[in-house]
Amino acid sequence: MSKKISLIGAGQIGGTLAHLIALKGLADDIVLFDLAVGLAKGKALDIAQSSGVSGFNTNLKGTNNYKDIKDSDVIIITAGVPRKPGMTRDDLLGTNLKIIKQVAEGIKSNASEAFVICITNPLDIIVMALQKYSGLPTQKVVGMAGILDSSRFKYFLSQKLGKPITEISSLVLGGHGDTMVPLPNHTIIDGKSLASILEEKKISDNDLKSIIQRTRKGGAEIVKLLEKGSAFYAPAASGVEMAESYLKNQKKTLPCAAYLNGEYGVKNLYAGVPVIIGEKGVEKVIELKLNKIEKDNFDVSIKAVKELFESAIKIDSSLSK
Ligand code: A3D
Repeated sequence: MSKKISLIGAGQIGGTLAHLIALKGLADDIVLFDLAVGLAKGKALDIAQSSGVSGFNTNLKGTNNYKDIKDSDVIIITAGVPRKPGMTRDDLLGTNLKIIKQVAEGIKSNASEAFVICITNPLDIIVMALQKYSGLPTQKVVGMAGILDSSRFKYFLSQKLGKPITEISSLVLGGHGDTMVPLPNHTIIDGKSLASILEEKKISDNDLKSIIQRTRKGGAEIVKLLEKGSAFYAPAASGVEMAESYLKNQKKTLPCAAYLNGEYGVKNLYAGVPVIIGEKGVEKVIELKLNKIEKDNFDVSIKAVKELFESAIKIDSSLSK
């Protein structure tokens, strides 16, 4: 059966998503939606013109009309403003909340059956607002952050240890902000636990601490280097992994911002946890055993997400319902 993916926001991440999805042959139809319609149409045409070289048969369309997202299987949202150097993700809240309300209405009226992946920051709050504004089921609305944060953590470890990143598995949980929680105790490198690698002194405690800090500040490091805009290649690749697991019913366990209904002791909040993504959307939240330090750090992160959601309610009281 033919598959359709719509991308709301055709900026840096939106364009990269479209290109990756076409190269991977994940969809028959890709719609790029943006208020800046020339940008959406231009990128759609540019990517379509690469199909003769890359050899894909995907229909690409740029639009600013929500009717064009009808019957989408997957929608990935990047509409919003990114950070400028010196800004935190939280500074984007007011502007991106207004944008996400419009996007939610467009999806509710035209593609309410879709699996919706949100990337717009501040991630945990925007995905929660998106679910509330759209009224879509919680298992069909999910945020991308943990895959990216985990990939950054794995990359820094691979560089330090001189091991291929493909031999490293790890997880980063919690909110997508400076309080995110990389999990050294759930990290396996070349079949060995990170704890045993620490014992063998192949990496020092201080090295690990600075890798954790660099992971937490991974987005800001790129914002500073680029001077304009924020990371887009790795965020797009991460969003595609989620879409693929849903469309192909791969049932991969992936760290994502998912709705928690008592799991990890958290109720009625979106935050980063491992989830199984399959044809029903978020099919299960996996509850990992966290040690005391991990649990304490996770709780600090949840507190930060809750506080920011309180700020969102001050901006729009309808979010308290
Ligand atoms: P950018 O290149 O500016 O693209 C955003 C696009 O959204 C622009 O083309 C805008 O025209 C468009 N837009 C604005 N308002 C609307 C609207 N109402 N309807 C439709 N389109 C609209 O940004 P980007 O692609 O670099 O980043 C997009 C978002 O992702 C930002 O909020 C970033 O902070 C966020 N981001 C999140 C992560 C995570 O890991 C969660 C990583 C990197 C970036």
